[in-house]
Amino acid sequence: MTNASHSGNGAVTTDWSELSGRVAPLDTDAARAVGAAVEAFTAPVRIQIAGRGGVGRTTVAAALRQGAPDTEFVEMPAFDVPGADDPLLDAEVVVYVLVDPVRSADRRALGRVRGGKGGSLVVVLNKADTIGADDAAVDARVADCARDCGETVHPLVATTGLGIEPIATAVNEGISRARVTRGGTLIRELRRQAVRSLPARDVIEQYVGSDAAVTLEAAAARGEVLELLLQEPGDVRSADDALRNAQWWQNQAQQSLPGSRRHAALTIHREYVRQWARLSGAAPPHGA
Ligand SMILES: Nc1nc2c(ncn2[C@@H]2O[C@H](COP(=O)(O)OP(=O)(O)O)[C@@H](O)[C@H]2O)c(=O)[nH]1
Ligand SMILES: [Mg+2]
Repeated sequence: MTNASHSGNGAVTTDWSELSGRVAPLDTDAARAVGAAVEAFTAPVRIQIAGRGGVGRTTVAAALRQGAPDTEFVEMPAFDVPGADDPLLDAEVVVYVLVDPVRSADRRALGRVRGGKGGSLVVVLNKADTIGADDAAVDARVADCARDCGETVHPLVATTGLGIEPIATAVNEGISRARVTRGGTLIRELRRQAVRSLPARDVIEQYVGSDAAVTLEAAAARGEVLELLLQEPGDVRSADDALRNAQWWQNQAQQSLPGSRRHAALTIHREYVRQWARLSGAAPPHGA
């Protein structure tokens, strides 16, 4: 087995960084591909801070940077600069900074992010202190901007930090989503390399079969069956709970037509079988 380790019901980890070193003597091409996949998985999540010039990108980036380790905040060149191309917003998390009123350049930028790779978008209405005398005036402008952009809009005074918490929360949710997506991508790529490389197959499959890999795959699968998550039986505290959830997901898979939804349900089922095995001290059933 690999050095995959587990701690009861909770966190399971694997040292992914050593995998490409183990593959290297077996298949250099596979080692390169595995190394790149692991690097993409472990790299800091990139967050772009974008908007027109002077809206407060630098100030917003400074305010957000404080509470987010393992991330890279990038202030993008200003939108809507005459003679310059608008920057490409392609990060896993995009924070778009507006000031009142919304301009057509802002609408254009937001439309492009929505049509892009499907990362998370957080829209900030900065300089809320310049909007009006009272909270009601700010609330009314926030509602107008939200209608105009078709997005949730978070008011902020970046210079004082007033309003930063919900924005930091939304950014952190985007970071978590990015990590979940990356986990699914990593395991898919490792499976691909295991299929392609006969000499490295056994080593890669040990990792793909580890509890940590099963956990990453299940987390990504959850994003494909969101409506089922609401119906899923409760939290897992005991082996019996894990078994109950495993059976529930197996039923969902049996009731689904073959396809991505059924595959997702089986992937989640598999993770609960592993949890059950850890909690009960049993060896996991072969192939699960
Ligand atoms: N009144 C007010 N001024 C702000 C706020 N945020 C930024 N500023 C000011 O707006 C100006 C431009 O900010 P900056 O962060 O450099 O904008 P950038 O060009 O988008 O990077 C600076 O003078 C900031 O101090 C805010 O929330 N309220
Ligand atoms: Mg700046």
